[in-house]
Amino acid sequence: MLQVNPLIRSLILFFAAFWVINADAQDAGRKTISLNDQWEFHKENGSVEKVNIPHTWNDQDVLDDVSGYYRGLGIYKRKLNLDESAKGKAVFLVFNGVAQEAEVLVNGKLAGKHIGSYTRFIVPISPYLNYSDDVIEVRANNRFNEDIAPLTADFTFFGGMYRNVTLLITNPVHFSQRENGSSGVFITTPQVSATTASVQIKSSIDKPSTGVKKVQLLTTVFDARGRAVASQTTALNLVNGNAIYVQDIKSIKNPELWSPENPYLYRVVSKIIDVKTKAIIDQVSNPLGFRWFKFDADKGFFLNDKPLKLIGASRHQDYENLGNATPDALQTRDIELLKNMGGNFLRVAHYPQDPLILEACDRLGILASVEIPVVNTITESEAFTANCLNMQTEMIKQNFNHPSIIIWAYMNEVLLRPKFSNDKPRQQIYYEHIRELAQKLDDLTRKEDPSRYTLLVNHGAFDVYNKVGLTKIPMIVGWNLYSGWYSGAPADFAKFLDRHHKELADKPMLVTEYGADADPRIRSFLPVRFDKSIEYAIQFNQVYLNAMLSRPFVSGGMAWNLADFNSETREETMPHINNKGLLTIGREPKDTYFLYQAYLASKPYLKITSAQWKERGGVADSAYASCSQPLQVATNLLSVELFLNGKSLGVKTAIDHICQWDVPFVDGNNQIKAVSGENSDQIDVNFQLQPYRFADQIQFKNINVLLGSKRFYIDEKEHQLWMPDQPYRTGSWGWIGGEPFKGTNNRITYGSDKNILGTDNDPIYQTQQVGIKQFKFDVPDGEYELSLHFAELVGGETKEALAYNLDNNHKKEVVEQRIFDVAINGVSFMSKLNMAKDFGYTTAVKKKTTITVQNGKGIAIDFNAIEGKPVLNAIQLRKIY
Ligand code: GCB
Repeated sequence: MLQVNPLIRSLILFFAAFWVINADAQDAGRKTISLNDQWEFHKENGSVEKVNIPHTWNDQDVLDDVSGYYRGLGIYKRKLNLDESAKGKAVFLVFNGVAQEAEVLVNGKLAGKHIGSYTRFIVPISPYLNYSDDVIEVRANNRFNEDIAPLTADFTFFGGMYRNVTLLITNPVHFSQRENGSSGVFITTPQVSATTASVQIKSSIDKPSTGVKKVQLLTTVFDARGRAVASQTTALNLVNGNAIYVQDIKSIKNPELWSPENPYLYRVVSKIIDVKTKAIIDQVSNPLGFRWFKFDADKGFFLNDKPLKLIGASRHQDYENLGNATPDALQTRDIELLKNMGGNFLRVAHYPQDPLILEACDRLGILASVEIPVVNTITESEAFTANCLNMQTEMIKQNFNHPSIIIWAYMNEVLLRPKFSNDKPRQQIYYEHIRELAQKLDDLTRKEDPSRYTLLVNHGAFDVYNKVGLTKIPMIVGWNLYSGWYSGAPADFAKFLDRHHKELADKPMLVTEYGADADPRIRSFLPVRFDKSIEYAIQFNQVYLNAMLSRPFVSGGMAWNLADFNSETREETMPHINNKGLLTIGREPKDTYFLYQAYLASKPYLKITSAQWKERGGVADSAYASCSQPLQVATNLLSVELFLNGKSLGVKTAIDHICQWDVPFVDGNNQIKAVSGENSDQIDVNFQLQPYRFADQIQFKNINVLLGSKRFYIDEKEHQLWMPDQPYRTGSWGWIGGEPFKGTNNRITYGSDKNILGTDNDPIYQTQQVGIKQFKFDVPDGEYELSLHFAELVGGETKEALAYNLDNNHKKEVVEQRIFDVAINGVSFMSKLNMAKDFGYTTAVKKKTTITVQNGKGIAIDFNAIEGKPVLNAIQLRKIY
């Protein structure tokens, strides 16, 4: 039998299924149709699969425990069946985003190339078409390329054709497709007030053939109800090539202004009309909003002459389990979530995002800044500079008409880890190159769009950015400030703001980032920096919001980040994820999101902030049958009354939008109700009460304890609650001897911040009691299941600490051998345990056994050192019967 290569066979089968695209215009001279389906994909040397767009080849390989992901070539192929009607038309492929280098081949011939993951490009393909069985091939590559930004950053550089792909068919005369991926129409409002506005429209038109063509350019402004409020017709004699035509629509009376409360959108419809036949040759639409704005170094931001504090968040474009191949509806939903939070600003960081994002901002009344991905470092090459300038041009032209945009930005923390730190003279040259690049980008931006502001974003090294000159170049200085997280205390934040106001008195400022990691699975009643608890993040955000809201000169602040996002180089409690989101990576609100609602809502707002923490547990306060734990309510009301199972726990006054009670939880269900006037919120908490002494009335079922830890950990998959430890108390349980693991070599962490291999429950293993002698449970006689959890936290692969982690030094860890015996009730359980040798460093080890407890002896686990100090990371005990 004839052997057909499986790749070829699948291609034959797949190509056979295609239908023919007719080029007749839908209505207005042009036709667009999505080409998101029916692609064949394979990695270089990989097997072929069918995929739909959006697609990334990294969605799965970032889910594993190991660091790194495929960065290389991926090849997409698809058939295109255009019929005869497409002949004589102009045919284009529109790519909204391919990461990060792309080559587009049509029938094996190179039709176009593009550099950069985050901007649209349009490839004219008519010259390469056969008009039957045409084959499109897109060769995408996300390899490291030192000439393309970003070079390094705290996010994952997913590869692939991850945004919509469209086929565009126009007449030979059309609004230009050569204007850097834009619509070819550029709208400004040179004059706008509440009583009158003018609109200027620049239309770029392509005409490929020779000879003169007489057309009319008809531009109409429609209001939101579809009524034409102004129009202008210009007679044009088009000659061969491209030209730009300017139309001025003067005095639109009493324009309805665009603002966050009333995001009123007009629409500008541009038509090229054939003078002879009256046929519409081409047509495009663009949004239009009437608004004016100003940043003032002393008084902050003004929209339509009214002061407006810009509060919002930054956003990354990836999503849980999908990488950057996020479907349209989920992209738009992010902006709805920002709006519902009470935000009025989006920092589109660190790169331009899907066109849907700014469309949603226009519609919902969210102001925005957009930036190109020059993050952390630059390459001092002409190619790098040229690519940056090109990205900036594409970004500006593609997004020019969005009323939501008020700022173009171009650099983020470029002095964070400067190159050449061992060669100061060379470093000065590097700084000079950064300054030059910033100046070029700023000049280009002001030239391309004098109607908006420019922004350069720095980390908190005030003096360094000043010295290099980066605070002088942009119109607004952005600061990413993490006092109380990576360094210092939260209170230092306000000092920094005041310093800017004093020393850069003429420069408007934005707090472009601030945030603390909050793992939604971690809670603490003794929150501290780096513990990743929701509670620490709440305190942190209160301090920051108070400082910004009380200082008029601070134009605004953007929380980092709207949602958790993929960052492959990160380890910590949720490896490969940055947990600073107000939403989880699957867009579940964290309690910090509710805090923002409380600060920003205009209507009465009341929310029990531990709404997601419905499975709680704790040790009874004494022999009593309850355990007191704090519970918080976020509100914008003055005071709130709390009820537990119908009984009032009193009225509390809100401090910084939070009321807190000590709630005496009982075993089982606890109905909690918060009430203020007409407003209320209610949750049911299922509480597992642990006996104060095992001999008490409360029946012991099971307990999960984290050693060396003050945090609670909610294992969402197995529905287990892990509790902080306690020192041993007679009649109860706890550790004897040792102290909590404190990190190594002055690295300021909570427990260890290393990725623990072999588990998704990293927090169970990241803390431990070092030098432990014994752990005891004074349980009554019976059958029990005991599990001991270990991980060697010292040693293993020493990775460079995160660039953002300013407090971390990079000294190598001192690794000592650790060997110990474990015995249970005097009987050897594990002898000569050497975790590093037997299991590997930072690897989860769980050892389970059953025990018969008799003669009232309870359970005593002994740890005997042979070399180094014994450790225990976590322990579980379950009563079988
Ligand atoms: C920053 C960076 C951002 C990081 C963030 C963090 O300053 O601009 O890309 O993700 O800090 O979480 O460390």
